[in-house]
Amino acid sequence: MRKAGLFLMLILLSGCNIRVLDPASDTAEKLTDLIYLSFGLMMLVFIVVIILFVRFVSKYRDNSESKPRTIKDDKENKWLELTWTILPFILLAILAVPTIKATYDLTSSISENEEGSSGDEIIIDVEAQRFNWKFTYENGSTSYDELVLPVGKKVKFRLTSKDVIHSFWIPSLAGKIDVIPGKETKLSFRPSDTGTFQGKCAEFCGAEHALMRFETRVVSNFEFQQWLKQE
Ligand SMILES: [Cu+2]
Repeated sequence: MRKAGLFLMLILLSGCNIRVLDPASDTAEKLTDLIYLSFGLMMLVFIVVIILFVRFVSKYRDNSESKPRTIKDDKENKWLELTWTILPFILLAILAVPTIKATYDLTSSISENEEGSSGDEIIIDVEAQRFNWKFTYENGSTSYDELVLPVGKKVKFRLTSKDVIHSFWIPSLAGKIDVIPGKETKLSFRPSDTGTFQGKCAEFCGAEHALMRFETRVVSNFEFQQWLKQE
């Protein structure tokens, strides 16, 4: 009880404004669908197991008047054994096919036409350093801890770190990606909604790691161009 209270307190104290299941990009949408699918399958298995558990416990309950029962284990039930052998395969296949497909889609959308951006996409260089984020746009303008993106356009990030390993994470827009010194990692997504989304470093990187946050503003293309000029 005490532990549950402590856990609840931690959640409340964390002032959590990170929204994971509130997708605002094509990539986040795919990831959210996967989360719901796996959660749905898990609940299905959980409910079936609980129903069988309650049924067996009540059916084979040892009431004091009856003689002690011994379980005979000499009968085979071929169909039952086949069912519980094949069923996990089916469940795993339902989970695996969309997961592999989504993984493939996301990876190929990052690696396609590497060099130069077309009118439909922009490239942003991200440099992580304890404890801030530097964003460099194609026209050379830079910003710190503030990322501004045009809605509807594909954004490609090239990420690297100046010191230790960080992790770039905007829960509403994409999954986490490691940011590694001396190496470039890539991430891409297409924001579908305007708004302000919290981003943060998701890899413990030092004393002020918790403060290594940034704000992502997804705005109209016009506003984006205006902002670029100002920077
Ligand atoms: Cu960090």
